[in-house]
Amino acid sequence: MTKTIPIRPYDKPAGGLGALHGAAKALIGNGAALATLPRLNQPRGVDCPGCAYPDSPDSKSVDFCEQGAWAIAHEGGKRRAAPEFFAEHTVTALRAWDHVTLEGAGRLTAPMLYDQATDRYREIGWEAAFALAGAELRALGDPQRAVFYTSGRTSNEAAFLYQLFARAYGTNNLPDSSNLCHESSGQALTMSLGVGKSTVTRADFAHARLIMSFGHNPGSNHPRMLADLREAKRRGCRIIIFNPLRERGLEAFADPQAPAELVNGGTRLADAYYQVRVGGDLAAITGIVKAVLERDAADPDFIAAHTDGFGSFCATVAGQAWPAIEAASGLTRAQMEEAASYYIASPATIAAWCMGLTQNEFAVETIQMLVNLMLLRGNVGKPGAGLMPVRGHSNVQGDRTVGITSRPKPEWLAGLRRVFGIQAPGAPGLDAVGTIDGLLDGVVQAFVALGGNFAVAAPDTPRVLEALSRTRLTVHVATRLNRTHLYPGRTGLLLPCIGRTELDMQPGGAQFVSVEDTASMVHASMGRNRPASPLLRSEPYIVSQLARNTLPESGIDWNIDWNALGTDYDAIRALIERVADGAVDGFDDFNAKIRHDKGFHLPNSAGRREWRTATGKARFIAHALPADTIMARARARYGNGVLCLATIRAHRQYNTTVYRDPKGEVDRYRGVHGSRHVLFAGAGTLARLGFADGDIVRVRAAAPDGIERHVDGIRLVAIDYGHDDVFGYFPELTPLLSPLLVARGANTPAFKQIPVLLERAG
Ligand SMILES: Nc1nc2c(c(=O)[nH]1)N[C@H]1C(S)=C(S)[C@@H](COP(=O)(O)OP(=O)(O)OC[C@H]3O[C@@H](n4cnc5c(=O)[nH]c(N)nc54)[C@H](O)[C@@H]3O)O[C@H]1N2
Ligand SMILES: Nc1nc2c(c(=O)[nH]1)N[C@H]1C(S)=C(S)[C@@H](COP(=O)(O)OP(=O)(O)OC[C@H]3O[C@@H](n4cnc5c(=O)[nH]c(N)nc54)[C@H](O)[C@@H]3O)O[C@H]1N2
Ligand SMILES: [Mo]
Repeated sequence: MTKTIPIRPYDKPAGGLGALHGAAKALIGNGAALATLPRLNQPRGVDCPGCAYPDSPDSKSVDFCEQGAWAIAHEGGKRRAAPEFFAEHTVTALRAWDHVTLEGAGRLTAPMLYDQATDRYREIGWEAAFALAGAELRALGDPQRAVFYTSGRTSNEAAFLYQLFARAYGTNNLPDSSNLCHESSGQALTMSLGVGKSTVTRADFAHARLIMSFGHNPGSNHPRMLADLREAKRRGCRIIIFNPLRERGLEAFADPQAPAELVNGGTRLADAYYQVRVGGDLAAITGIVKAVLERDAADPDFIAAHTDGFGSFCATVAGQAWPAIEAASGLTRAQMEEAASYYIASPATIAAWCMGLTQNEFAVETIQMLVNLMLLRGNVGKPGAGLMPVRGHSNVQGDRTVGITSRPKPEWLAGLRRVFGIQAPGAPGLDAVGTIDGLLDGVVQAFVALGGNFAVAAPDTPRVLEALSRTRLTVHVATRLNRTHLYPGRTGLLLPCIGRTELDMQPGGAQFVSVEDTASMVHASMGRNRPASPLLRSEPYIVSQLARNTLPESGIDWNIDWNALGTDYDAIRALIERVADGAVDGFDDFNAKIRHDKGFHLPNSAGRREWRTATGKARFIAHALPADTIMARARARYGNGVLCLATIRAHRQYNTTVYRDPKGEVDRYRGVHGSRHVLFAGAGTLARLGFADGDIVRVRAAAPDGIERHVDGIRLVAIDYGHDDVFGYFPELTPLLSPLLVARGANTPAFKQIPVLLERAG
């Protein structure tokens, strides 16, 4: 770690030639990925597994980005983690490998069972694997001791079967990656507007006059959004940004698919860039609301016709004093007044956000304050306006729609009862943080995962890993090896599946799956590439066989023909349509509509000003600025050296999948090369604490539970930043977060608010 980490400031627009070169690097020598690229996000093509950003509404000849190229290249690629690989390495030895090397071992090729005696995974037949998992799940005795985790890449078809399996088995323990991600958005929007999804479609961008962007980094994490922002900007739409870091992709963008832009410096995107402090958005939005109200610029007609709670909301806002708002937001009153001017001047405003808002203690309150701001001037349910949580995983939203949740709606359970006679429990099951608690205290004894890298994606990684190895059963359906797989339970299964880009051939012919993007467009995705191994099975098939081997054949007759469902996805879609009837709008004629080129849109009630809330109105929900915060409590206990750590993604990663760039590029737009073990901090903060740029430190958690957590060998990088926040990469820094620190009311881990101390190395 003593090697110098070159930080090379990046002053060009995001995208541009860098993105073209970046895509090329991913694709060189990867025939499978090259063959997929032209079909990405096209009618009858492959849904990009990169992100959930909607496809272009008009048929563009190409609709992909550098990051999508890396995602599909990762799924393709020639390396294989075959049984010989596992014969060579004990699980204990593999634990010493880093994330990159583990996934770099290649695609899994055969079902594997952990063998205690040799400390190795060894090959097992599919039938034997299914029988073993089924026997273990039946032997648990209490279905509440099993959890069924889902990562948001899985298809609607696999997800629907999976929740059917879990509920027929008898539990709502269905945690998912959304619990770690946009759970706060779903909770906040449902309470305020009666629907937990984006009210905006991609077509709205053509009518927006102002786009307010909060807490996301589209240059790296949803680059196709930059093309929409650029188009909007060219039409005269204003764009204002709220982000503590000056993200290159939000400042300027050159479309790699528009040759002229590659040489002319690109398009400047941001009209104003407000560097809020981490967690400062609730105060910042409160300030804008206050300014709008003080200028009497609310829309009384909309408020009277569509909302409730306005009176008490105004009283609460009036009670928040400007100095407190300035201190909590990190912005000046003048900045918030200026933002209010942009907002008032716009007849149609979109507010978009991602993890910078959701992974904070007061995420739900913050998002509701954003809803309040939009309601003030009727910016919900009209063209060019609305609220847009930008989802992460490519089908995380669809998985929710088809029943992956620990808190099912009664209408959904009624559908399962009507169609199958399943009496699923009504009580909520375990979400992701609940699962951590259940694992740590030994209640959870079976952990089944449909994709993902749970322990590495979730807080408190080392303790969760250790707890997983104390369970009775772990089952991972996966494409590549990751660290969570290396902590098998007493019975530990690794079941390899085909990926999104690969041909899914079943006895009745090639199958396609369906996915839903962040703007509620449902469309088909069909892989064509030869699967990485002939032994791979599809996710729907694997789930169907796990279910068939677990659930009793006799006694209760659910009329579920698992064998048929696992091979015929039209049959699954027909069941989704029947269960959704009365619970989710828009699935009528599912099998016909999914065959339309661009798929179909699931209607959004709030988008047409129909408010399915407790009061039948869009709700102003008042929130005063909190005094008791994670940081205040940590500073009271550990002193003023406590800093707020926000863990973020680098350019070359997909969540816990870290890519190795041949040129050593880690995070292009933030200028990081060579190592991910860095921590960005304001030069003033470092000076106050007696540190300097380039120092190597131990980062220690200032944890509420007093448990010792630290990460060593982190290099400080001084940046021009005025608040006591620091920024570093996940998953390396995730072990610093205690599972006690979550968004209130949503349980999303506070990945952007980890209280830490810096200590001089050794
Ligand atoms: N290539 C690639 N694409 C991806 C992913 C990936 O890892 N790689 N992940 C996918 C997934 S699952 C998701 S959820 C999305 C994530 O997409 P993003 O939300 O863009 O991901 P993060 O890196 O977590 O970025 C958080 C941003 O929030 C800012 N931020 C941090 N704290 C605060 C705060 O308190 N307030 C505000 N206003 N801003 C703050 C940070 O400076 C950073 O710009 O991307 C998806 N797409
Ligand atoms: N500190 C910190 N932690 C975070 C975040 C953060 O901002 N900071 N962000 C959180 C967010 S937003 C999210 S969404 C979660 C993500 O949490 P997860 O979804 O659990 O994690 P991923 O890294 O996306 O999962 C990668 C693994 O998925 C498997 N995989 C890939 N493709 C497929 C497939 O087609 N099928 C199957 N079955 N498996 C496949 C591979 O084995 C791969 O190793 O992480 C969260 N963790
Ligand atoms: Mo996410």
